[in-house]
Amino acid sequence: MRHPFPDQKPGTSGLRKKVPVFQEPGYTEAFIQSIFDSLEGIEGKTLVIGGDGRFYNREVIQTAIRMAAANGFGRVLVGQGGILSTPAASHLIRKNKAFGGLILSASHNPGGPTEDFGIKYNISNGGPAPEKITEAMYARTQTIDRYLIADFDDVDLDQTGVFEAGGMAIEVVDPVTDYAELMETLFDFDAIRALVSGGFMVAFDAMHAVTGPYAREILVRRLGVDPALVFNATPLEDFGGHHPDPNLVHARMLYDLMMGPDAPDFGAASDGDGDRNLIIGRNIFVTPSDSLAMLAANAHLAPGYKGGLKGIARSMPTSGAADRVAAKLGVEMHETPTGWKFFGNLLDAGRCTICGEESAGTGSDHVREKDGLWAVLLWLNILAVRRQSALEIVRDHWAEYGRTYYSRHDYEAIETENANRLMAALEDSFGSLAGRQVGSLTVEKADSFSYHDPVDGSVSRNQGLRIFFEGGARLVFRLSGTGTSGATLRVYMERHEPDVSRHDQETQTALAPVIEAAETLAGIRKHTGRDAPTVIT
Ligand code: VG1
Ligand code: CO
Repeated sequence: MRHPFPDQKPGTSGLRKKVPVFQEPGYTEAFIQSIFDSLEGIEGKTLVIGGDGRFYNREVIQTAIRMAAANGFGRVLVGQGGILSTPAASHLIRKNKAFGGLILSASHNPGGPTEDFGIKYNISNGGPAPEKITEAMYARTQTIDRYLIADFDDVDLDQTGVFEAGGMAIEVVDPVTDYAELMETLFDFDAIRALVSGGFMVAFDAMHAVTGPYAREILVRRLGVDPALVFNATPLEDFGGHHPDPNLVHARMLYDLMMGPDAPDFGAASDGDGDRNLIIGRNIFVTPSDSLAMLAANAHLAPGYKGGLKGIARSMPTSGAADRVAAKLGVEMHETPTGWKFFGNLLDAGRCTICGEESAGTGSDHVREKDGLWAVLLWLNILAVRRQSALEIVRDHWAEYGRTYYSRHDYEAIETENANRLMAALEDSFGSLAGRQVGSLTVEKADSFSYHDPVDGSVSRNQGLRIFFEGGARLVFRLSGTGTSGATLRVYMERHEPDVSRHDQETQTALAPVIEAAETLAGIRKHTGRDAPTVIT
């Protein structure tokens, strides 16, 4: 390696680049070495390695194993076939008291020779490295001039067992078993099995990504779900050419099925690395922000949470629906920046039990990542206990707490300069915004979100621009930290509606004044040249 690579700055969730970038000689090695160089005391310790099975996964796993040996790790645990869902990797780290783990994934981004790849480091609590550590890694990438790698043959990743190479133990483990056992401790599998055998039909779309084997073992084999309703369950290196992103655009097939005349009772999907979830009941799409609130309100119905919740946490752009549940339960509510790494401290300190993000991520203190199948199983457990349809549960929730209309508009692959200009101009306007009338709305206040971590006192600034309107509507603007080409502008809109007689509006219609205010205040068309968002969720 002759020189450092200037662009190895981890984003919202690790380093994500196009595959050809990771294939540049020394690129992958430089980043992995920078991770190892930023850690202290790895000698003889255990490292977990696994990925979502996308193109280039196997090659990087072999490299990571050889580098772990040369850097002095005593043992690596690798998922069979190189596969570990992100939540399963988190669990393996915790269960084996590993020093940490390397998770190879670009999550919901497409895979293939010219598509995306990613590397993320998780610490010993099983969660993504906090900012202090990712900043140290990035600093190291700027000066690094060598990497350490042992010289031995490729490990047979398809065979479980214990091997030895380069003075290090290499354990290839079944990626599903430990995770499935953890799920059995949290949920009433008997009750879910009884629900399913009573004719309750469950559909699951694994999107040709990592959750296929998990769904087959847990949903089909252990819970009796009809295998014909588990779609795309074989992980493919290119996810069948699709985006493994469980939203209304990329999981359209599931959505159409759930809205159609022969809809199963309950439908769900997960993303590339298995940490996201999409929940759709028969004839009812549950927004992720609502799902978080509903899971929190009903979690006590599952054995793992029968003692109640210590608190709830949500990322800032996630709707306030969960806040209303926390208030009712009388537990702490936390608002963090986007990205799961900010939940780790709160979970470790026992300040919250359930966390979630508007981007289809929900999870709890059972691991330190969001967990797609966990959310599906908690929903099923709740449905099995309440013996109501998903639609009835949603309607009851809205009747009790009011409905929070919520939507996110993404403008993908816009010019980075234009995106930065839009954000800067918007923030500049904040000084004179309070009191301004925008259509039927009046601005109450506007700010740039900063997070003060109540556990370690660290401060994270510039985490998104927020505009609050009188009456409670809210607009949030931020730029994505997971993309690999240009910039993605995310605009988040919400409005709370307490009146039950107004709970039947179409979301975009219900949010029309807020959507219009976004254009008026930020000049999205002018800055991006786009007439419409690329993706609406
Ligand atoms: C997006 C989501 C964020 C999520 C992150 C990683 O980040 O908005 O909520 O934590 O992806 O999810 P951004 O910076 O692009 O908005 V995953 O499932 O891609 O690991
Ligand atoms: Co993901």
